[in-house]
This record gives sequence, C-alpha cells and structure tokens, in this order.
Amino acid sequence: MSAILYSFRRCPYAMRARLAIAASHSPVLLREIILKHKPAEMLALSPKGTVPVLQLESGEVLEESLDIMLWALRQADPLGWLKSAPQNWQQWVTRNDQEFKPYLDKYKYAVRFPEQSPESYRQQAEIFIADIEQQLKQTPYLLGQQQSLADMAILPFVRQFASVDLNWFEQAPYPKTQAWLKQFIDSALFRSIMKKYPTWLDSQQQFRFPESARTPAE
Ligand SMILES: N[C@@H](CCC(=O)N[C@@H](CS)C(=O)NCC(=O)O)C(=O)O
Repeated sequence: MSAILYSFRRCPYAMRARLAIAASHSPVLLREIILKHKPAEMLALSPKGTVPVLQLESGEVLEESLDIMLWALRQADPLGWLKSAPQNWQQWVTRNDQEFKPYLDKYKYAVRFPEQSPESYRQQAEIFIADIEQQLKQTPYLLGQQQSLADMAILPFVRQFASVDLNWFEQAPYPKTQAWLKQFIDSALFRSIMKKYPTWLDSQQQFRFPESARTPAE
C-alpha cells in the first residue's frame, strides 16, 4: 500500500502539492484525472470534487492542497521549505488563494465575465503582483533569503497569470517577479512535476511519483 494522489497536471493547486511531495521525496501513486470526468473512486473519498486529493496509507484523506504540502514537508523537508517559513507564509498564501486567484480566473476566462474588461481584471490581480515585486526587491524570496513553502504555493498561480498574455507580462514593470518566476520554471524540480501521464480513468494506470515516476505501478 502506498498513498494515492489524484492530480491534474495543469491545476496550480495540484502543482503545489506535487512540488512538496517531490521535494520531500515522499512516494505516492499518482492518478492523473480529467476534471470533466472525475473518477468515482476520487469522488467517494472527496465529494467536493477538487484536485488534489491525497489518500494516506492510514485511509485518511487530505483534500486541500496546503494540507498535502504540509503533510509532505512534515515527512521530510530537505530543502528547508517549512523550516524557513515562519508563520507569515499563511498571510501570503491566503492572499493568493482568496484575493489574487479570483481575479486571475476572471482575467484568464474574461469572456465568461463580460462585466469588466480583461485589462480591468488584470489590474486588480496586479495589486498582489506589485506586492510580490516590492517584497522581492528586499529579499530574494517571499519570506527572506531562502525559498520556502510560500514561494512554492504561489508560483504556480503567478505562472498562470503570466501565461495569459506573456508579451504583456514580459514588458510589465515587475523585473524581480519575472526573474523569480523564470528561476522556478527553469528548475529541474518544476520540470519533474510537469511530466505528462496518461489519465487513470482511461488506462487505470497509476504511476510512482516522484521516483521512477514514469513506471506504471503494479
Ligand atoms: N482549496 C482547494 C482548491 C482546489 C481546486 O479548486 N482545484 C480545481 C482545479 S485547479 C478543481 O479541482 N476544480 C474542480 C473542477 O473544475 O471541477 C485546494 O487548495 O486544494
């Protein structure tokens, strides 16, 4: 038996969970799902139907990405993500999830929200980006000299923000944020968590993650 992670490659919440699992080398069996056809096995564990979901060996179910990050980093924290995160990691992540993410969604899917222009949604999302920029002018990472849980929980969302209109982002007045994002995207760790897997629904194949991740598990 091994812990089972229900994941969706492009979901930023699932990315932050996979980042912490990969960083901590806590092996799980990865089941790649598609959001339009969620497997009954996952919905039975977590009826709210969001990814990521982690079923632990004990049977306990973690259905919030931050809980999965904390679980993984409490198993092992070789990169010091939790160690270098004093309490204020929560303030950054709460702002990301509650304030930035709703505007990011509206900016990204602006056709579904015709009340305002995409630029207006972007400007509202930029309040958070500007605060990140201010922080990164003072310290290389959000919480100081070391990369932490806060950077890793937020970077997948900033990546999504940047990719809505990459040309705009690259000329926007956020050089520190651009460099912080680039370092993340270019990292071996990020590349390792973005490998593609066949969906579990179709193939019933699950994969060892992170090590020998592409080997189907018996
Ligand atoms: N608070 C949850 C949010 C997870 C979430 O909203 N995930 C999205 C995908 S990025 C999802 O599963 N949405 C359900 C759907 O689209 O059907 C967490 O942190 O894990």
